[in-house]
Amino acid sequence: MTRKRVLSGIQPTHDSFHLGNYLGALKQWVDLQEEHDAFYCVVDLHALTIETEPALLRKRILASAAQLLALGVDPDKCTLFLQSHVPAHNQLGWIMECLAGFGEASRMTQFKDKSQKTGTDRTVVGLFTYPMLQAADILLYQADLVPVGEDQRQHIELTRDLAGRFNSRYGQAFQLPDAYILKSGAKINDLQEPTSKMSKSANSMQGVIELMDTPEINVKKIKSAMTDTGREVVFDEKEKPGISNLLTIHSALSGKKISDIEKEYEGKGYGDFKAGVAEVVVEVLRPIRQRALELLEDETYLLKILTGGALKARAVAEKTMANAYQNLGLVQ
Ligand code: ATP
Ligand code: LTN
Repeated sequence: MTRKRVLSGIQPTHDSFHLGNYLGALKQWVDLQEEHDAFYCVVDLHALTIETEPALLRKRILASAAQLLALGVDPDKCTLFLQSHVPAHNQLGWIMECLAGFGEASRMTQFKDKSQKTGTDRTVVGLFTYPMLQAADILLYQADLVPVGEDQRQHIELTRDLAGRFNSRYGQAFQLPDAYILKSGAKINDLQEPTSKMSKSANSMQGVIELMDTPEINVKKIKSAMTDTGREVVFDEKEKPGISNLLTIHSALSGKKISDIEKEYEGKGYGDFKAGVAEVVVEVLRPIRQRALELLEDETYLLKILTGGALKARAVAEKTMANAYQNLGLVQ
């Protein structure tokens, strides 16, 4: 039986990934590579939608690859590569832009949110066409499953629509992908603002647990997490968003059921509970950070992995691309 194809991507827009990225997506990347044919990509071209000093961008791309390897993405089990190493992403991106409607693209909430924050005059066109490049990332590899957090569901729906439109208009060329979103880590919230998602571009990093932060800093952030009135550790997203978020984090990392964690802290206060959460978080993140720092010392090794990944990715992507061009009527 052939293994199902998986593809996902993450932007190298910051020095460190955060706990939301890890629980919402990256942990699933590691699990899925065991029994699927997985392609994982640092989407460096998407990151160009944010202006970044070149030396810093380079550093962040390598740091992203190092963190992925450190948290368990294994180049012997999957294909890890950089988006810019495979030119077919840009080629198919353009085709997707020619299929997508202007109104359809205007309805993407990630674009609406981000452009609203920046203001129309300072929003680049690449932010608007971002979902069509993302569709190309996915469709080039004929992916069946796309592991992402809840916030990406709309982009995967758009990808399905574009693939279906192409197939019915020009003949079968693309597999229709499904989003792979786990309930448990789908949305991790900011520790200081527990009703909004933990995000790399948050106003303050006080509520964001970063993989590359020291254990001391992360313990401090968890201990000063915003909690709710009352003192019982119970899951209630409406009345107790802070405690519920911490329970979600604990459960996703420790593998314990939320109801069991509630029992464990029955009769104890928020202080004890936060200390417990901090311990679980640090235990998982400490070795990841350590390994990533080691990998960053060896750029030659990182580049070797990425070059090998690009070769494998290119072979698959070019085949899809040639077929799509042919279906469109472009002279081959
Ligand atoms: P930004 O908010 O600045 O756009 P981000 O922190 O959302 O960035 P991305 O690179 O957009 O990071 O996301 C990488 C992956 O992590 C995506 O699959 C996304 O769905 C997931 N993800 C991001 N934040 C969270 C979160 N708070 N909870 C669960 N999953 C998340
Ligand atoms: N848009 C995604 C990152 C991303 C992606 C992809 C995810 C780019 N290309 C392909 C899955 C598959 C984000 O903002 N998290």
